[in-house]
Amino acid sequence: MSEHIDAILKAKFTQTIDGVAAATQFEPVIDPSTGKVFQQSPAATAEEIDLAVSAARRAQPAWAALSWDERHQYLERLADAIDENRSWLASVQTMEQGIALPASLAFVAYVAQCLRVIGKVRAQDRLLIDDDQRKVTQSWRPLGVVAAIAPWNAPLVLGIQKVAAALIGGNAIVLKPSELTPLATLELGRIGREVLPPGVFNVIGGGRAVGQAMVDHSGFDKASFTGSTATGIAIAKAAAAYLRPVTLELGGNDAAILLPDGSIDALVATTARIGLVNRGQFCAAVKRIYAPTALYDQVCDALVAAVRDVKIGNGFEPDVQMGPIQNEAQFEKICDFVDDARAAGGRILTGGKPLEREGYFYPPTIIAGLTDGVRIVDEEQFGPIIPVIAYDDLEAVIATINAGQYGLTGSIWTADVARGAEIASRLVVGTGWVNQHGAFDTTIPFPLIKASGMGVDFADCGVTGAMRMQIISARKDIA
Ligand code: TXE
Repeated sequence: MSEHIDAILKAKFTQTIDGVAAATQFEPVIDPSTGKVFQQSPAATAEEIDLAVSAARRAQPAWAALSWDERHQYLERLADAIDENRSWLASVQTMEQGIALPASLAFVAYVAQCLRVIGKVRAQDRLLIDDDQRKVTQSWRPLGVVAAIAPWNAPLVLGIQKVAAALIGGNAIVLKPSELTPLATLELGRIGREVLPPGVFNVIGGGRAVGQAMVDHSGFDKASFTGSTATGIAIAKAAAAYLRPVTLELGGNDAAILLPDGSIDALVATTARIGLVNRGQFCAAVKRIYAPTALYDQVCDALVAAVRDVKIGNGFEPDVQMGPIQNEAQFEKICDFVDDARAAGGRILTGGKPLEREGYFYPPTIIAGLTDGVRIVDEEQFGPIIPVIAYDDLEAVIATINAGQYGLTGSIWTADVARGAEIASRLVVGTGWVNQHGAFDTTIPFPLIKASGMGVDFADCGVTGAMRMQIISARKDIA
């Protein structure tokens, strides 16, 4: 149990606008382990959205005028403050998101680390030509003010990636977490007030209407979004009205393909780990497994053994490995997917129905006997359910995956790493993994393609995604 629970229940959460607290209207926040309201979150009024945008616009030029190293020092100080508040932030996140506390603590550690690592990235200027006639340089300038909208599956992690890339590149930002998980991010904003110049980092609350008002607002220079494909398309349409750049990190239907010589143990351990920590609510979790027919039963048995005895419960309870599904709509979606799979002839090897208790608890579920053409195989389940599909023809599997709408990531499991990399290169995905999956690294670019998004997150590409390229081309031979 966390020592912070009483304090979380009594706290007054506020937005951060121009470096000060703001809260005028409120919306309820639900604890997914009970399905009941436990707190209130401020939701931005139209006036507060305007205030946040104008504060960011006022603050941005002075922030951009700082050197990269000076901005990096600010990000380091924010990271230090996050580390000091780690236990509190993790507890707030567990209560609103449902994630087990140890995993929540690890996520907060990652948030601080992300600021430190991305803070070291520099957009590289280049001298393109320097001869007797011309000097031509390519430089990067900040875009200005970024509108950032985050989802509920990993609120702090997905929020900070946008904040770190925007801020180190000299932009100011207005961040809106999901209305389903606003509180930890509001606290991140409060912590930022103590560290960053006013107006540089604003955090506002609210749901779909506030998000839409942000992307329709004329005062932003870029929108950065993580969430569903449908909402990503709405945001791209709004951005088109201003020809404003967007980075969209949307859903995925990541396949893991086991080759006959691949490690079943490694595949199963990775699938279970990244599927359980956030209950499959992870864009780059393994969403379906293709196993050779000869190994099919062995793979299914190993998966069942890995997840059958997982301890499920309130994320604050000791030893709990897996909390509830984050929200009711997602919980219903998972129930529907499993019912649909069962009706299509899927064999439920473990799990397959919600726990009989309050809250949105759904156990890890392994489904055998399905082929492509069933929702759980073709669409994103975003939950702790894995279909295992038997195959004999690898080329047909690759063709099926490439014909799907998503293209986030995919993995190949094989003892022959070079062959694995060659097969991965034929998947139409942003990231092809060999003998790993969901292995995010903020120093490695993360490209977003097809219905999985647009743009590139992380590393130098993530930072230049919040900047504009400028060419200065000077004639030297005309005085
Ligand atoms: O997300 P939404 P939802 C997938 C996953 C999940 C499905 C639905 O499959 O089941 O999406 O999730 C804000 N303009 N992923 O519907 O609606 C909203 O307030 C501007 C994958 O809950 O995309 C919230 O802050 N903003 C994904 C954020 O968008 C709008 C993570 C996300 O909400 C808006 C989450 C609008 N018109 C879901 N409408 C991943 N890539 O990891 C909503 N919002």
